[in-house]
Amino acid sequence: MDDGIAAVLDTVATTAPEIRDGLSGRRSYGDTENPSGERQLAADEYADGMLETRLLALDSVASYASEERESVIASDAGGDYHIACDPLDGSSNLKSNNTMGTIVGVYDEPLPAGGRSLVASAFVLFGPITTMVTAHEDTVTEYVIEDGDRRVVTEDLTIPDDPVVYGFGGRVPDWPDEFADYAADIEQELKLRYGGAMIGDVNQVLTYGGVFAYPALESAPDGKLRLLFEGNPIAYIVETAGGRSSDGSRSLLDVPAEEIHQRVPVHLGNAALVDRLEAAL
Ligand code: FDP
Repeated sequence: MDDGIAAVLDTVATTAPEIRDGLSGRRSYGDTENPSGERQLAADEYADGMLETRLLALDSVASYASEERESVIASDAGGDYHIACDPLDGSSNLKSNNTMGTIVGVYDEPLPAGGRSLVASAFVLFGPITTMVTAHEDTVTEYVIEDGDRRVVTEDLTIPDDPVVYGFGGRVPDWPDEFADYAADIEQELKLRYGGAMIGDVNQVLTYGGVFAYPALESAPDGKLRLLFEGNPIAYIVETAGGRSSDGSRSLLDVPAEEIHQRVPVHLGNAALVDRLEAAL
């Protein structure tokens, strides 16, 4: 692996335990909103600040963008890679003490950039244990982060062939009819697993097989999730693991990136289930 990419992934892994340790005292909302208009927790700003400082300190990192800040921060030193980060995905789960995590996309083009410019991506999951999943050069690897170490637990992770679970976000009455019809079929076949943090719900799909979606809504035709910070990095992992991603008609990785905080409908999982979704929409 290129040393610059390895340094980014190592930095995310070594920062994760410190982010986790800092969560318990940062469960309350402050007075600020992120650029998408969502209230920020003290923990969101804490994780963002730590990742910004550490990633921008790497020689290989040219810029850092995050869901928690308006614009891209350039490194003084230059570098080959541009980082898009969701420091705490699913942070509203902190109040109820449920799963959440960190997502990082490593792009080789200045941001905003489309998903085909990703050269690696990763997420950390703060569950009962801390795990990290990385995708790079056609391989998805799962690690456990423990006692300051990152230990491989699954060498070449692929989505299981027989799907078991599904999780769909958004209020059901807000779903467009075509998506509601698709969901009604899927409900007959799979078990519902929805925890309210994309990263946790996608990890269920990677573990058991199935489909995750935060679809277009009647009230929000672009859905809720952000293309650069959430959709693309996770699509890169799911596609590298043998699955598919879609905005409803094409891979998320083919959606043109026009602005940093742009939203996109997200559908991910076993290829056959995403094919069916596209046929239904
Ligand atoms: P959160 O608002 O807690 O940060 O993008 C944010 C996200 O969580 C995703 O992680 C999650 O899938 C989704 O929003 C949850 O939204 P709902 O509360 O509408 O289910």
